[in-house]
Amino acid sequence: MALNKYLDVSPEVAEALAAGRPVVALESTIISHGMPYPQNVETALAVENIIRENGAVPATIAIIGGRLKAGCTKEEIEYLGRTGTAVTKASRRDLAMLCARGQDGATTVTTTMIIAHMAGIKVFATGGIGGVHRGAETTMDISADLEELAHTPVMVVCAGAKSILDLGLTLEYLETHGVPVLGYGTHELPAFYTRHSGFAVDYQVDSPEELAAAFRASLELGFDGGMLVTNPIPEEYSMDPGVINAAIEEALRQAGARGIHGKETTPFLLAKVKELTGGDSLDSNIQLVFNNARLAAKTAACLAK
Ligand code: PSU
Ligand code: MN
Repeated sequence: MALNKYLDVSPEVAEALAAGRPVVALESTIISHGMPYPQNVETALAVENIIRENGAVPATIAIIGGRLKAGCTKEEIEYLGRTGTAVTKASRRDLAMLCARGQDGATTVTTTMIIAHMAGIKVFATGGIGGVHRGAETTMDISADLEELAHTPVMVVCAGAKSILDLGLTLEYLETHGVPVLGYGTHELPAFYTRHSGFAVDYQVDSPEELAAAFRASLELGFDGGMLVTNPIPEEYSMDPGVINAAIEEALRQAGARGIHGKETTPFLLAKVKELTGGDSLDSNIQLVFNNARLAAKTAACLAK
């Protein structure tokens, strides 16, 4: 298969894909923008190990020197983590410019899906996705992640979405665009740091085999959209809803007061919530990503059978 001229698939990932072995994509915005150095690099490398331990090959995705990387080296992950927010947060609209200029980009859920699909990777593990922001009825701030889920056939395993977003409107948007939202072992949409949101998902699914069967059917139907798997944070790492919601309300207030908008909104809110909740939210964040990596690897393994 002729691959895109801007795409570099790492030798390990290329070999696995050619042999039909399971591969799991990972995003890099979580590394450069989502966590502080050096925990970001430690976490990214630990996630890769978890994926290997669960029978799949990890493919950390990023844009380096204008090349779309499906599979980063340890050195590239270290570079993305150390450079941090100086790496452009790259959404769909940024890809062509970064390729044309030979620049770096940290991939969001959107661009990780795009590059994973170009490489032939079907399963992607992350922490949280973007969605419809609170107040979107006036700001029109809706993450490009939702649009990508509607159009790109990759299964995204996440821990739901943070309630910095309007979770109800996020589900409405996904419904309109035909994106199935599956709850892993739950009928309720998890809210990232907590297991409960009060909103129902479309289907409860209880095993990696069942997840793989669902995505296989979507592909065999010829659907070009993705599927969203929402995997609740393990109970022992979940946060007190009162604490987390107070931090979210305060972060939203500060974003409003400072007139934060556009692509800065999500990183600003995430950083504020983190600052207001101290190290606790970082620990929870790391653990839920590990949990998603395990499920994604097992699902990719079933899908490869
Ligand atoms: N939400 C989180 N953690 C994250 C992100 C969102 O809880 O790390 C990141 C992801 O990379 C996601 C992106 O794809 O932010 C969405 O940004 P925006 O809302 O600007 O589309
Ligand atoms: Mn936005």
